[in-house]
Amino acid sequence: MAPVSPNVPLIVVRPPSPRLAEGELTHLDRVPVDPDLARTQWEGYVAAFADRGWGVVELDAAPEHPDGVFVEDALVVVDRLAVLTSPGAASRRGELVSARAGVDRLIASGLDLEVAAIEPPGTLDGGDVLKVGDVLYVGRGARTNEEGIRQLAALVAPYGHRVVAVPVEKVLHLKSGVTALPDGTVVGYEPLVDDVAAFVPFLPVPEEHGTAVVDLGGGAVLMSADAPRTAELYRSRGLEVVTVPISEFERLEGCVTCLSVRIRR
Ligand code: CIR
Repeated sequence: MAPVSPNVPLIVVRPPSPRLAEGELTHLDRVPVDPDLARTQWEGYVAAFADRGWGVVELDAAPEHPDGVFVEDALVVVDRLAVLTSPGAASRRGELVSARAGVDRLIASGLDLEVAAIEPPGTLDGGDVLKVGDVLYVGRGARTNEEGIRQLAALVAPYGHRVVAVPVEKVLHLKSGVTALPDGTVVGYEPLVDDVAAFVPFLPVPEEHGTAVVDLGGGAVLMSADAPRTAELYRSRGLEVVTVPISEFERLEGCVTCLSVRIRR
């Protein structure tokens, strides 16, 4: 890995496996997935960050892991702490090997990171971790258990972060139902949010695929192209909205957040 440029924000990503269509499904029925289109969409996703000055760090391809492109689930970075997770789906545990190798290479290339891990019987998927200021909302559900949440809370406490556990039953991960705008407003599609009252302030959005946003910096957010009314809602709040088509990943219960780990510096 080339030395990372100082002070630019980074995304850690992994190219999609040709076996993407075999990925785990919990709430959706299996439908055909086009691997070539997935690759094109992934490149567009990465370009949306690169175009705005983000550095791009690619993990080794892992063709044997259909869900490996959803890199956020195996690695959580909070401040200078990199946490290798403990994926709740057995099929995804092997993704940790290359996630760990990626973190080691980041450190070798000059990034100042402390490394920790969630240990079994704790389970935790990064898709269940939503950071809003100093609070980490962590979804307790199919992929993340009480013990995983307890371990994460202990790891982030020295960094000044407080964990708030919230239930997740209606969707795969917490961030399948809610994410946050740059000003800290939590946004979500209410039919998919288990406990709306847990989030203050909360802004309901009109489309399921509008719930996931990534803060690109400079007042811009990245979101799926499949939620035009929600994009308008965000624009009406003064945000610049960048949209990317990610249909092939949405078919596997993925969204814009899970396709990268963001490291802001
Ligand atoms: C899975 O079920 O694990 C994958 N098919 C989708 C993971 C999406 N990740 C995320 O929302 N953080």
